Amino acid sequence: MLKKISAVVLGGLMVTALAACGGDDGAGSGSGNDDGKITLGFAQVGAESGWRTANTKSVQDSAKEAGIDLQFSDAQQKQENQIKAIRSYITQKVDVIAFSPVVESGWDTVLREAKDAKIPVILTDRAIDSPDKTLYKTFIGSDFVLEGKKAGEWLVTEYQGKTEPVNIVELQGSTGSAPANDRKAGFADVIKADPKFKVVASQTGEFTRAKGKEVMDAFLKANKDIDVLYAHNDDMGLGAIEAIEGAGLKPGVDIKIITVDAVKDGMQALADGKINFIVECSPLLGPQLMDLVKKVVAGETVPERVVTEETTFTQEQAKAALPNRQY
Ligand code: GZL
Repeated sequence: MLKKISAVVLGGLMVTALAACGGDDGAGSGSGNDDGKITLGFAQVGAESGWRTANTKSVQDSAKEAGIDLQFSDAQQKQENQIKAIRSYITQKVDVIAFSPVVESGWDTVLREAKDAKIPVILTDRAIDSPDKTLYKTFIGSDFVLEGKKAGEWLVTEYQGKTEPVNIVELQGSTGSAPANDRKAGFADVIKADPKFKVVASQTGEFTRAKGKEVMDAFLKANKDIDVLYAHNDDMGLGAIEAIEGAGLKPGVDIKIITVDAVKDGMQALADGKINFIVECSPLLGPQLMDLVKKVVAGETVPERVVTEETTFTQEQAKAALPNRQY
């Protein structure tokens, strides 16, 4: 919906007609399309993983399905690019802004600019650490602490009754991101109950396969007896599998592997026995996001937090689920 300013000059007389059809509090002054469609500005993190690719597809397909005009940007995992994109959406006077914050901090200034411009903001996928809840309408995404706990609980069960030390290496997600911070915290919170579990190395693999392989190579050189790898996403786990095989070891057997996401490539490695357990993190946020966009533009109240439903997979469950995986 657009607020359209048109200047009409009649015989030297200049009349400015202002036709406004904005949201509830004038939210969203629109971005110039006259067909009354909602314009959504979406600032995506990047294209770092299979999960992100699936998430982008879900947002783009759902916007088309919902008849929402999508302005989309890819920040290549850089916060300054996301901030630039959000500022450009403010200038364009879109109706709503949605984004997945690449890191938790540093958003208050630009979100205050959006608020001053009366453009509502929706957080998707990742949260921010600002105490000012008025800077965004809602946050739709997974509970990453719970995902870390699920990973830890599988490990506790797997090593039930054993007493010898269990040496764990951890490939963290992007430094400062909510999934990296929370998946690390949830996992640590569960394994701290049993002193046999020891995280002997923990470093970011930036959520990518290449970096996951590189860091796992270094872990293998520095630590002789690694029992378990906990990777914050499938892509880093898949990169680590290359490093483990390159070191002449059997992934899933010599080194047990737990990952998060459950994208198709990860599920295939799980079914093949190279990964032992995957905690699902659904990227298919598009349909719910578009529903929230429409509600926000219509001035309806929306819940402060929308948690996405997800499960976990063992090797057997992966074999059964693979044929129907959407991503
Ligand atoms: C989680 C998402 C993470 C995925 C990674 O919701 O932010 O970012 O787990 C992706 O695969 O790169």
